[in-house]
Amino acid sequence: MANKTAESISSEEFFYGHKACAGCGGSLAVRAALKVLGQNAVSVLPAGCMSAVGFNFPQLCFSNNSIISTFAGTASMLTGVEAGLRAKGYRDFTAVGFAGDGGTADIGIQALSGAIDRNDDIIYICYDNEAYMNTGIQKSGLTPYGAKTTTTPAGKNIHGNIRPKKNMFEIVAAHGIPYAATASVGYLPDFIEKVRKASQIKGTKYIHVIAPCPTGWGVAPDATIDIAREAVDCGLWYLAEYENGEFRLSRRPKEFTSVEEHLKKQGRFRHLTDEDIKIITDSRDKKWEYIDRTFSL
Ligand SMILES: Cc1ncc(C[n+]2csc(CCOP(=O)(O)OP(=O)(O)O)c2C)c(N)n1
Ligand code: SF4
Ligand SMILES: [Mg+2]
Repeated sequence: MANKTAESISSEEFFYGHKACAGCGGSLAVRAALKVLGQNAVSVLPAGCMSAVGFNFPQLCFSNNSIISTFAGTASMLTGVEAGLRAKGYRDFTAVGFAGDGGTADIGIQALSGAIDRNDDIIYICYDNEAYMNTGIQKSGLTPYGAKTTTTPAGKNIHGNIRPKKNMFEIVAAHGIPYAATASVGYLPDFIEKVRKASQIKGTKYIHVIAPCPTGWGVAPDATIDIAREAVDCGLWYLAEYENGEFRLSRRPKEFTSVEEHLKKQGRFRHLTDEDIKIITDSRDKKWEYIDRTFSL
């Protein structure tokens, strides 16, 4: 399979007619990934926006086989689907999960860790919109520092979320997984290529894709791609792979674009002071010192 770009992947649609908000980054990630994996993908989706917008009885918005799992159980259900189909003699299929940041980094982390430990032959894709969006924008373990959510409001004394974002990519890599990658819907060909690569590797694969949510981030629906791209260009998110025990950067911006401009475009960060932005920029610089030392290009 040599699907490399948005132009050369299938014109067939596997996720359509759903009820996602205009400009939803998560739905774009699911749509693109299924175009790469095709009709024989069996999707597992836990509670979260993508299952809420994709399964509207009697209208199923997936044309491939798909099922909703418990909130905590994406990886466990993937394990069962893969083992069950294999036991029944099927060989040509891909068990793929699409879970949100809350479903992955918080309640689902134990099931995911167990699946990686067993090296089950599954692809787990976390679409990261940086909060529990489906239930009204609550903070998750992947909400970034300073972001305003309904459970981390911005007031006079506390300016949004006071905790840093967990690094799921590196947590997963620390398991010694066969393949892990980060991606952004702002760099769709890179995401598509990583899904293609994952589909050809045996064992557990994990892809973490930044997928803006216009509703929760406070941006216009047509800003999704630009904001997702900017997150990479300003260095707050990085595109990388982990394979054979090594980290490799997929992209190294020569000079970072402005963190302040990127944050101030989003309603969830509009309250940040110059001091808050300096904390975020300094932490970006520190992270990149580590990345430049540790990752190859
Ligand atoms: C055990 C359990 N706890 C809580 C919920 C309620 N719930 C449904 S969706 C959701 C938010 C999911 O957030 P995330 O995983 O980030 O996906 P998103 O909605 O952002 O796409 C929550 C808390 C649930 N369905 N099951
Ligand atoms: S709330 Fe956000 S993540 Fe959920 S469907 Fe709307 S845009 Fe997508
Ligand atoms: Mg979320």
